Amino acid sequence: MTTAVTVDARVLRDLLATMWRIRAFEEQVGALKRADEVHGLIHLSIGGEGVAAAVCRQLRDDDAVYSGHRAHGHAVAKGAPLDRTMAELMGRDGGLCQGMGGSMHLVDVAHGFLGATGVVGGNIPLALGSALAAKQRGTDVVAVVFFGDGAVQAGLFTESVNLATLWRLPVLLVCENNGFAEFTPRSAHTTVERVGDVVAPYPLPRQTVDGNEVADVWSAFSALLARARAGEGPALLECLTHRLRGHYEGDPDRYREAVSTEDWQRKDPILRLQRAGHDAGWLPAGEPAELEKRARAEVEDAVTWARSSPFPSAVPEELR
Ligand SMILES: Cc1ncc(C[n+]2csc(CCOP(=O)(O)OP(=O)(O)O)c2C)c(N)n1
Ligand SMILES: [Mg+2]
Repeated sequence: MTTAVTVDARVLRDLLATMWRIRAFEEQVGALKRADEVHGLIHLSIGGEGVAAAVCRQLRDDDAVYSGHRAHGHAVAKGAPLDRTMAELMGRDGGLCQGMGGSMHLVDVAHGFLGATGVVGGNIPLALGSALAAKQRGTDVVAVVFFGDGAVQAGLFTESVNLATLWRLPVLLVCENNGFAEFTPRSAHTTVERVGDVVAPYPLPRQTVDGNEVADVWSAFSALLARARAGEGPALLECLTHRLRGHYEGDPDRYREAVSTEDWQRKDPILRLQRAGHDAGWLPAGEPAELEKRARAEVEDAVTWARSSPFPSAVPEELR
């Protein structure tokens, strides 16, 4: 299904550019991890860029976004600068957290990216806190939290849904359901396939969309966001995604079937939007290559900047 024509072409262009920035950034992060220039455990979201772009590009700097362990795309889409984000992953002083946080502790307060976490589901209650603060201050600020399907089996998910609905908090729960928690398929850790069904008893709108179809994510989130801003309470958006890479960089990935090239070409949210743009006439033939080139050049500049930044002084000599 494609509904790309129902979303303004200017918006779709912006989403395509954002997805390219995330893709180029993460491909480079993977390469730098293999070269031992990026440190720590790295989880890439390649294949899931559509969700990050479609959600975060509708938000303001004063809206709070929380993420989990697969957070680079959410940070970049919310406005975190590529150079300081890359520097953080490379453990440099110029990084968003002076190089002391790394991939799973990315935070960019200036752009309302309130953070990654290595604790699965751990940021869901924190997002409720931001939403409660926004409500008590009488603002129309919202909080958004991204989490995976694995986090839904944690008790704090249900506790959070309960409180969010009870207090009608302006919080948007965005689940990226890629069908796996680490190396375990969803069918091996729950009997409820759709995360939307898990929240069925609670009075909140819930919608499941194809996360590879960026226009669908944009449209669905847009409606839920408008409700939350108007004080009508929380919502859940479940986006069905496919992670192209293993759970972490270096994962031998032996627990699942490799996706065929043809299947990936069909699923890839970037290629899908480009095909839709071409068919609908809003994307000139040379533009995808231009967007990709621009994104890769920006990432190269970010790496150059990060390499020129010193390691923080607290890092022991032997780790430098
Ligand atoms: C509280 C907690 N329990 C377990 C882990 C180990 N762990 C790391 S990632 C992960 C799976 C998460 O799956 P999901 O939420 O679906 O996210 P995905 O990796 O699929 O994006 C687990 C269990 C953890 N980091 N934190
Ligand atoms: Mg998952």
